[in-house]
Amino acid sequence: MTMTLTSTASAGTTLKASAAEKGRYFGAAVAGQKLSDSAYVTILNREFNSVVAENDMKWDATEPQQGRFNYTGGDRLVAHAQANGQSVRGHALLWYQQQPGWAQNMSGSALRSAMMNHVTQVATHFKGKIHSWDVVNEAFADGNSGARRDSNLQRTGNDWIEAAFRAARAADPGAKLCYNDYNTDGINAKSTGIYNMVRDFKSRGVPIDCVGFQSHLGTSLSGDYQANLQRFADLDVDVQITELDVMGGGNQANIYAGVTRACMNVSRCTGITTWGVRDCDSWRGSDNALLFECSGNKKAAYTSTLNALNAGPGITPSPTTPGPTTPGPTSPPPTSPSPTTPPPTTPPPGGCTASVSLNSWTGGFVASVKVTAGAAGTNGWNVSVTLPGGASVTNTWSATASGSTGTVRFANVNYNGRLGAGQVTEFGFQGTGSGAGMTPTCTAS
Ligand code: G2I
Repeated sequence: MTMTLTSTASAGTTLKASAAEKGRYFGAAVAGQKLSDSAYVTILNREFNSVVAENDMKWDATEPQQGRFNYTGGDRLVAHAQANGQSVRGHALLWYQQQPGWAQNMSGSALRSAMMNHVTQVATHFKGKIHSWDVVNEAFADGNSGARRDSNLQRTGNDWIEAAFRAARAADPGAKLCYNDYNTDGINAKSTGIYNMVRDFKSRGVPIDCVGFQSHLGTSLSGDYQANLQRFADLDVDVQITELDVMGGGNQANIYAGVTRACMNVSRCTGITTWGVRDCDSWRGSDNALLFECSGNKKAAYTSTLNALNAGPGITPSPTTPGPTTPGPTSPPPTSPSPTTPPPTTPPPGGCTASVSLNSWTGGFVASVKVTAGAAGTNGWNVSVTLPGGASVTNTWSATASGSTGTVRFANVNYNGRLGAGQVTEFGFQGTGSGAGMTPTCTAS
């Protein structure tokens, strides 16, 4: 989706109204038990049009025992949001912290299967109700390495992040899928490590739609905060400020305004979330890091944030153009060639061809299949794949599967059947067992 900056004079009087006038959302992290505090709920509903569970959708909360899911807190938040016109950010499917004890004690292929099952189950439960998921949270190391953080998740294999995104896409194709992290408040080794991962994912068709910048900030704001958001946006992902809170004191209002301005100036920055509502709701204790006093009074930082929202340019999300067959407004400007659009290659002579790339772990796999139209183009296509004995397909996206074991036939869906000569589209499926050695055959119609 491409968005253009537009200038609209406005003066919203609440955070959510001002953000909405500019095509964005303004959100807050919600602690479940606070939903029975009426002073809290009054501010939440008056000022915020997006919510995220501060803790209730984490792994320890949703799967306290392996295979036994508890959605009480998450469902309560979703119900609150639906009753009050708020969108929901899901946080977080996989994170090295707040794992249930049973997962902390697992490793290797057993953990990998448990991770993927967790992603699939939770995203399926909330399917259709989540605007954006933090699929993976905080997977990169602090400091100068730019490398992945060591964790039990990481030790299941470097491909765990892309496997998680693919499983999440399969479970809830309508949700935007985000990577979320902190200490990414400028161009630094950690944000560059993440940038390189996102660029790689986009170039290989791993389904990632957005990057969250937590923005737990101190007493200053990095001069390249906006430039950092922009370089991610230039990779063709949305960006959001996801957990904003700022050390209280003299510079707080300026920093809130600076973050808000930066988001407004980046057309792919679609929203801002503060990590709580009032100072005394914050995990940061006595930092007084949020926009409202405990009394509910608005702080100077509230006013500076509201003013920055009102002063900023708006965005007009362009209409979503389904399917890859319609080129056009999604092409980036010539100065930032998108790595997602490989140069057209010489089309095969007729019909179509298909190739598979696999992400496997013991007991399961995700297959991404690339379909390339021949010189005549296609009106539709079918790809047949013969699975190894014992393997079966459990989930398919961007295609319709007939059968689940043996020879499985995948047909195009309505938006990706018609391909021009040499044009490429992708679909995928998830399976149990081994996916090794599959050779796809493509037939065009
Ligand atoms: O640490 C700040 C945030 C950094 N990014 C990811 C966020 O998910 C994280 O949020 C914080 C929550 O604000 C805390 O409320 O994550 C912490 C760890 O999950 C949360 O703390 C936990 C405590 O560790 C638990 O002991 C406690 O039971 O809050 C729980 C509920 O109060």
